[in-house]
Amino acid sequence: MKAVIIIAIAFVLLIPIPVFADPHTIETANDSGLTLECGTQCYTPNTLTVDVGHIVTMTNTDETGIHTFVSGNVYGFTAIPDGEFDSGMLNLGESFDYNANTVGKFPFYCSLHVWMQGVLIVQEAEAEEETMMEEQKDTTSWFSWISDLFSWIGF
Ligand SMILES: [Cu+2]
Repeated sequence: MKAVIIIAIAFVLLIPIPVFADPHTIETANDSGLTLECGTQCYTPNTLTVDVGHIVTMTNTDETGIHTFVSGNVYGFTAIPDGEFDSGMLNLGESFDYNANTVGKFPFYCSLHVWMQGVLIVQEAEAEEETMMEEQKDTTSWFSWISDLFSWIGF
């Protein structure tokens, strides 16, 4: 029994730790091909921002339909692809990897269900660092606000 537990623990330790930090995935909502009700959530997330050079995995997770991810614009019910990416037909569980090597804002849609629309934003790598620094600054000012408050109360 002891040996079994030790082996079990050894196996757990051998399992590589998956990287959850930055998956860059876009999925399709359930029933998104059957009804327009998914609205701005037909693709989840509806808007994704990544650094240039990263890979975006676009996956059909909708059990009820075949979908595509095509970059371009939809005017009414007329879709006009811009040629940046086109996943082709994706069955349930199939995915398409897009190498985001072009900086820009890429609206995309499903060519079979044009109400399914999302936006992929590809930004310069420095932009993300700037955003992080901004967030850090915000946190710093929040801390100083709290400490100001405490000193005002008399702590
Ligand atoms: Cu679709």
